[in-house]
Amino acid sequence: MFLETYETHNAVIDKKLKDKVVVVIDTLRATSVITTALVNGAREVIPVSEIEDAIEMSNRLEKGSFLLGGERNAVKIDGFDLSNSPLEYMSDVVKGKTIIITTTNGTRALKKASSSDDVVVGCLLNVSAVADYIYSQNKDTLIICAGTEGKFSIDDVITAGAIINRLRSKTSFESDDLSKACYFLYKSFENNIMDIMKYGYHLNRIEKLGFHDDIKFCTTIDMFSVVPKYRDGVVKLI
Ligand code: 3SL
Ligand code: MG
Repeated sequence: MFLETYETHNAVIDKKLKDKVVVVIDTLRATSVITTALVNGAREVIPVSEIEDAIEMSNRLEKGSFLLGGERNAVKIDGFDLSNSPLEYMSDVVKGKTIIITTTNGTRALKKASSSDDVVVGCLLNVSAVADYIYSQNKDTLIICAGTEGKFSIDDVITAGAIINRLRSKTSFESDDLSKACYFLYKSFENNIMDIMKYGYHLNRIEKLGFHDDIKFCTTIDMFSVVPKYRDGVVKLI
């Protein structure tokens, strides 16, 4: 097995995805939101890139069966039901609903991965479950960090390192330099990941916007033991 990590989705090309397990990470906050919504009983999550696509898709669904969620510039989109805070995706709100979600980086990273038929959603909330999944598949694997505005984001890279750390405890494998860098960075801070995450640009940006509780939630390791899978345009729990 060979493991490669991409610091953003921009450098990923379709032919790289063929026959691989692909893990898409946007810890702050899109993949944490998707995972939380599914754990809390959402029927499915449909990631889309553009606001217009989300609205157009919602027009094709039965009224009351869906919720529109996501963000632009980290805040709720006008006319949408939910923002991109995982704390809004509790069971009394999302149970049984289809969630159509569009975010700046995370849903675009997922769309980018969609030519693989084995795409899973990762975040700090489910690192051990994702590592177990990669191990069970025993295939070459690509970790795609969503990144922030086209750049490396510490929160995603620490999450990749946490997954790789757990995978290393199960099996040996070859990997590229960024996978090794993610692993060693995570290892240096595994006793308190906030000691490094607190320097992240995006974390500080959303902290200043008042999303402290979201950060606390999204940086909790292994809150859930689930693997959301993205197939045929829809994310569901395996
Ligand atoms: O970029 C994204 O996809 C979002 O998760 C970013 S934010 O944390 O909601 O601003
Ligand atoms: Mg992010």
